Amino acid sequence: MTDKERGYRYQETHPETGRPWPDIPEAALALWDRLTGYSAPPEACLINYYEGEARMGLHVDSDEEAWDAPVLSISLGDTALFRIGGILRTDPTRSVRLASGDVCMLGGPSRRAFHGVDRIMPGTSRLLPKGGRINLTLRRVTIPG
Ligand SMILES: O=C(O)CCC(=O)C(=O)O
Repeated sequence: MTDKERGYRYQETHPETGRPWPDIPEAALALWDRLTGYSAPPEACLINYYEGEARMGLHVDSDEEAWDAPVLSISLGDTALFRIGGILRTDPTRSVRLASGDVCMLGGPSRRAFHGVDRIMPGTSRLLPKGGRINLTLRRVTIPG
């Protein structure tokens, strides 16, 4: 979760209800197993919803201890213009369209690559009744013991 006071962090429970987060859906866990080949399951499934002009600036996912684990994301709904560069913010970037059902894995050297979402392309999917895009991002946070 993230907030103004303490920034981005992983926590076991919902900050408002105090309840544990729901289980990660089986289908997402199965994809993780099949595609990452990582020795342990993901511990977080972040859900981002993009509507209208929503975007995500270039960043590196760096709040996890398990740097060797890939980050796997699943795109649902409208197509995103996804941008990926190198390990320096100033490295050249290129953009890739992520359509509904596409899965994007940042593993190996790309695990430390700057990436972000430039924009969503409205009307490119009928999956979500009100349009927009949902991205599920699976991450291993702790080093498997
Ligand atoms: O929405 C996406 O495809 C990217 C999400 C992302 O970069 C993140 O959650 O850190």
